[in-house]
Amino acid sequence: MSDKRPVVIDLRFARESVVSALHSAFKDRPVIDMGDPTNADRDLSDAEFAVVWKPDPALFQRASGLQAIFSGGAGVDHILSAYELPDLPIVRFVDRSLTDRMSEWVVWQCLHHLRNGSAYAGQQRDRIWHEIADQPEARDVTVGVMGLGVLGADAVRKLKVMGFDVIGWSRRPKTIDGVETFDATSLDAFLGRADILVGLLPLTDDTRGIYDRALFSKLRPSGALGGPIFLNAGRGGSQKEVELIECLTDGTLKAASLDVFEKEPLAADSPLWSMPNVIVTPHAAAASDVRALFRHVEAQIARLEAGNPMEFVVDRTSGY
Ligand code: NDP
Ligand code: OXD
Repeated sequence: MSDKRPVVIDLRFARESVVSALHSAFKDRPVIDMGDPTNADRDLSDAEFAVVWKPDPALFQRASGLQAIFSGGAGVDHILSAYELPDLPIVRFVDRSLTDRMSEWVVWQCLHHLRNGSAYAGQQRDRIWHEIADQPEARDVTVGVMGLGVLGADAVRKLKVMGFDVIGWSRRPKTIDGVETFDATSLDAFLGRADILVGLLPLTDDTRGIYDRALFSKLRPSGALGGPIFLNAGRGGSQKEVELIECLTDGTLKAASLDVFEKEPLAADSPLWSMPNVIVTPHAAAASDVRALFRHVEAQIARLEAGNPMEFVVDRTSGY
């Protein structure tokens, strides 16, 4: 019997993937799986660690002896903005597979818009054989990535490999080989250069509602794609959806690809579902691989137990 204190798991993910990943995780300590109804009223005061995604709001009061909280995803707004949190380290999820998946989504959507994906899909449906003239190359298009953290930095690298001209924006100044970067003080200069704007920002007090009409109006109107395009896979709370829809209707924006929404799931009556210039994916750009998540948590706990600092600890002041 292990003398270690339990880890409590409250992950509102697909249940089967959590159950299956738990078979091979946390072999050296007890696990309290809150997805198991028999644990509903269990005393959680002995739990030492919590791994959570949109957990029960009462969890942090019930688990009063925690040493650290692990987010089931890269983003931590799901707990920072929603709960009175104890003053504990919060560790976010950083993982190769999650990063690769996000870059796949970003590159996929940029190529979709570059290569007239929606127009050709429509032509195929109508059996129309017509080559769209004046196809620009990736090098003719500037992609501006907002957020140059783990995900943004990987995305810009892969967009460069595809040939796009890539620029990036982050809160603090950054140096990335072959990519012109802008910091928080030079947002307008950054926007004025971007033909495709990619949102990979965390949701914080500073980024809530940042994607609004005023911002979209500053994107380059005259680029090779015939109008600015907006991609968002960061957080929906960063976009003002009413203004986004207006901009997509009046031509301020030519098109958009959206993985995240102000309210999820996206309401069945949202106009975004049926706008011909909008691609909707259901917050599926980069799902967490639960096995990898548990390996990451085990690795961070091992660091803590060996007296080393944990990695990927969130800065509670900046909110990410
Ligand atoms: P990081 O914390 O590694 O990077 C965040 C980046 O955003 C940093 O470059 C940071 O700047 C920048 N940033 C934060 N606040 C501001 C601001 N006010 N002004 C300018 N730049 C700012 O996060 P990740 O790259 O790992 O993840 C980004 C987000 O992607 C997550 O928080 C999550 O919301 C979302 N996500 C979405 C998924 C999906 O499936 N749709 C999957 C996974 C994540 P600086 O470098 O100066 O600190
Ligand atoms: C995350 C997400 O933050 O999936 O990891 O949104």
